Amino acid sequence: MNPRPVIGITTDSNDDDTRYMSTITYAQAVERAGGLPLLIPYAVDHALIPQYVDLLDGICFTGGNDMDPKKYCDEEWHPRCAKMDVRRQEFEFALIAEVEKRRVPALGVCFGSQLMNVYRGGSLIQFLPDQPCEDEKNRLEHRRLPDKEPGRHPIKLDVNSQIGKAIGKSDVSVNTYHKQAVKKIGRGLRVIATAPDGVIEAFEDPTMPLFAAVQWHPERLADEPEHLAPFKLLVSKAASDSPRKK
Ligand SMILES: [Mn+2]
Repeated sequence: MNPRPVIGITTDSNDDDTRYMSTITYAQAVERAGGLPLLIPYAVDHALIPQYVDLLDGICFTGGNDMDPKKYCDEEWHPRCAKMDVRRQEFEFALIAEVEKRRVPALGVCFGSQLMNVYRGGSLIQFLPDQPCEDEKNRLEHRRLPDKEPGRHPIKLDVNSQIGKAIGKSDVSVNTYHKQAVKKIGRGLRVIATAPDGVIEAFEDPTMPLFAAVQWHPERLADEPEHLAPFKLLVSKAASDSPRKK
């Protein structure tokens, strides 16, 4: 049996930033897609990042709390934001620089998509409910509210994008757990999916082996083939385009 492609998974922390945390579904989705999941700790010296990236054939930048808005605009923190551990924030910006330099296939999920966009000079909407909506009656709730079941909404996906080809259709029902989203799209990135209210739900850099990201959480829906598909895409690109094999 060929060894599986190694897929790095970025980690989060508990509420007081004393323990690493990783929602089990990321590693499960990677394993089901044929990869070998490997969690990456973030409270380490950034000088170690190249050696971590040496281990990887692909990477998933995972979900998390909110990054400091100073990373992408002059606004103060929105009062409804949840601040990310600054050690994770700074580690991930350093990690993505190394990942991009080596063209390691990368999939971003939720916060991971926001990281990829801001790393490329894009910006974020800090709190979607405050954002004016062109068509108020079509405004969607993108957050998971405490008194509600996890919500889903439709998206329109470009079937000519890498994720679109992997999923194989343009109308997809996604889950939604975010209060932030892409405002300005970053350099070299192309929007590939939007919600009916215009919120950007996915993008890619078509010039990279894989540099694509989704605002939803496909790993939590991995029983549905269309949501396992982005992870299968990541594992397949990690197998064919790993910088470790070049
Ligand atoms: Mn959404």
